[in-house]
Amino acid sequence: MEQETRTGEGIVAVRLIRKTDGSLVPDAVIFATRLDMQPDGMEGMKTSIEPLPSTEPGLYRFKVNLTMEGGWRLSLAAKIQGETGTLESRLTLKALP
Ligand SMILES: [Cu+2]
Repeated sequence: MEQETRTGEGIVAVRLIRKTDGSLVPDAVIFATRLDMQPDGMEGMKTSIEPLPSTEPGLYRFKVNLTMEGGWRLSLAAKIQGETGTLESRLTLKALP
């Protein structure tokens, strides 16, 4: 899935949904994040990503600064209450001018 956004500073919001019943997952701990331009062949080009307080249960927000137009990959890892192991997910953002 690719999400279009604007180049520059902004907020990315990710909804965490349980596949089995479609419910939102609150109280996950997101502990590893990386935002880089791997989709455009620039895996070494990273930018800042900073967690923000959640405004609604199951919605995780991050302050980002997309410093270049093009494709960005957001890598997330999360621990979910009551489940063993780590959830890993990758999303693609397309920064428009
Ligand atoms: Cu780049």
